[in-house]
Amino acid sequence: MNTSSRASACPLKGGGGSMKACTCRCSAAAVASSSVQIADHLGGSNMVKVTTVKTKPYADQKPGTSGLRKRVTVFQQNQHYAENFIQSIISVIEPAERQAATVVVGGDGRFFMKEAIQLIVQIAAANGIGHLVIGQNGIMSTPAVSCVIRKVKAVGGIILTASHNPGGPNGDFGIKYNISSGGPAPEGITDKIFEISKTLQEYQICPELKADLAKIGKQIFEVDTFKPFTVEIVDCVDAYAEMLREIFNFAALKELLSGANHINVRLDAMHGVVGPYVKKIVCEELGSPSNSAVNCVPQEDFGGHHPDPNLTYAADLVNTMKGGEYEFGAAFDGDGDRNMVLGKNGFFVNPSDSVAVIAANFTSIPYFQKTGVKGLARSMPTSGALDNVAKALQMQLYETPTGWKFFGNLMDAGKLSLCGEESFGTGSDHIREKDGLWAVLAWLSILAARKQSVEEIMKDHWQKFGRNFFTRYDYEEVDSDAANKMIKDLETAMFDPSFVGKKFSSGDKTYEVAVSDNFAYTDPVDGSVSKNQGLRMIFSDGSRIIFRLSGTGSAGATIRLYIDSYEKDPQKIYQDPQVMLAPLIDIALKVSQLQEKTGRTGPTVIT
Ligand code: VG1
Ligand code: CO
Repeated sequence: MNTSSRASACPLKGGGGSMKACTCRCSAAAVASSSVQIADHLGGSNMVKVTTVKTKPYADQKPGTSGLRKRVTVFQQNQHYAENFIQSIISVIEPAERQAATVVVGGDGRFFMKEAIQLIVQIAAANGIGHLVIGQNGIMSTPAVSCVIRKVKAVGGIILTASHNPGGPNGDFGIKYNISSGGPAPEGITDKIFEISKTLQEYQICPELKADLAKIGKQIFEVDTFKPFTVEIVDCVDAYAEMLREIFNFAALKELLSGANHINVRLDAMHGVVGPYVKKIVCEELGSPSNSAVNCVPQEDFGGHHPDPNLTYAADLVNTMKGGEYEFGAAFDGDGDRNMVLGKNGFFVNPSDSVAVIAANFTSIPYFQKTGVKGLARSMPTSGALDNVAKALQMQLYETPTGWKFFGNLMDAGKLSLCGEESFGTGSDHIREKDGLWAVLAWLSILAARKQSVEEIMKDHWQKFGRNFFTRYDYEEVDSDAANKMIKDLETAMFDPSFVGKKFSSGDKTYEVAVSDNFAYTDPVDGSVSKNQGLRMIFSDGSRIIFRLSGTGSAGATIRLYIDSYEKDPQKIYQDPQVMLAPLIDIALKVSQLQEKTGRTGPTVIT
């Protein structure tokens, strides 16, 4: 071994005993293959100590629909709160696999993210994990983490995000674990994490270990006697952009966005993580003018706003679009997995329709031309618009509970290519998360192929398939006891044998209950059963009223009411959904007594 030539290439050689890491770009793969090389390379004095810290377990670290979400203050003020949860996650990785394992780490840039990443680095090292891949400055969108997990064949990933929930010192923080497929951990694993967290007595940590999150390249540490531990900082966009180039026709998109007859687009990153992706891919590579993308610098508090792409919280974009200057508009959530699509003059594309349109136009996307569409899926509360396309194209349609984790098994089994949720989530089996920018490029591909406006494409779709009118009412931060009681009472009423067959009227409409249940799902791949996924009243004409409690809130309870009703009369399909659905909304509120039982006279957000 030639230690002297290494010495001249390595800035740390002779750098003093306090240095903990080599930050040169030496190849970790080469280094890791020989134990002696590392010790020499680092001067033999870079041992970081593992400390065992006594802790007390918390009873409330149950991951919800998408990870553990709590107020920042809960993570900050409760002793070892974050450490306990991180240790519980790492404990589900088999000890024998850890040294060879890579774990991907990234977050949406929110307040407390950097502290949490340093804790992950210290706890991962102390638990014998071999390799972390982290986005530069900790930044990496949720879809990009999924992409990188798959690309580097990691055992999993830890995502620091509370998605669309507000950030900042008084906002929310979240920690989420994804598995080797790149998808959110299924319930079997989140249950295990929760079980561990409830009895945790101690955790392992290397308190002196600090990674430089800003510097691209590998940092190699030696943990205790000898365990090479590599922290690799990567550009957060590169791998993800490379993947998108394979999925879409970038030449056609470039022509659409910057050719002679280009359209004008307006993309709002809402100060979330997707900013750097939009800048690099849509502006720099596809040639859209730099001022077509706004709020592209991730901020710890998302500029004081909710990074939630809906008509309420993305009102700035909606108003700008109403001006008529732009043909296409889109907004993204904090961690970049959700999207809202708007057409000229603010024409709103409901997310349940969005996935249906992409399905009906799948041939506009080269990826689907290559792979074909193996099947379609939607979450239970999502409207039946996708079902109509599945039927027409003779494709299999799956109905899953709320949350992206339920799509993963179907994708891994080759049964599912394209899916969506009513909550502004759209995606495909290119990764195992919903993907905001992917959805936008999918829509732009359709615009490029059809040479029509968003509104024309949507109206044409309704003409052909009929329209599922859909709305969601959210009642946020309702008193938990009141919300639970309302749901319990409603379930009792709905489970009464006389409920099926009951008729409810409002205005000139009457609906007869055909099915009344609490949605349960049996995974067609592994047979696992998920119960209590939402109360459903399905009427004889197929219209649906659904109630469920959110699993992503951080304070109180959020009640979600979903209404879906199909209309095929071409005279009626352009009506306002709120007008069309008024009788069903009225019935839902009467049957549930939501207002009386929660004291809420109106929803916080209407979609
Ligand atoms: C919500 C949405 C659900 C989505 C989940 C995570 O869950 O309804 O469709 O998958 O958020 O999305 P809930 O339990 O609050 O209804 V994200 O972008 O917040 O990770
Ligand atoms: Co999100």
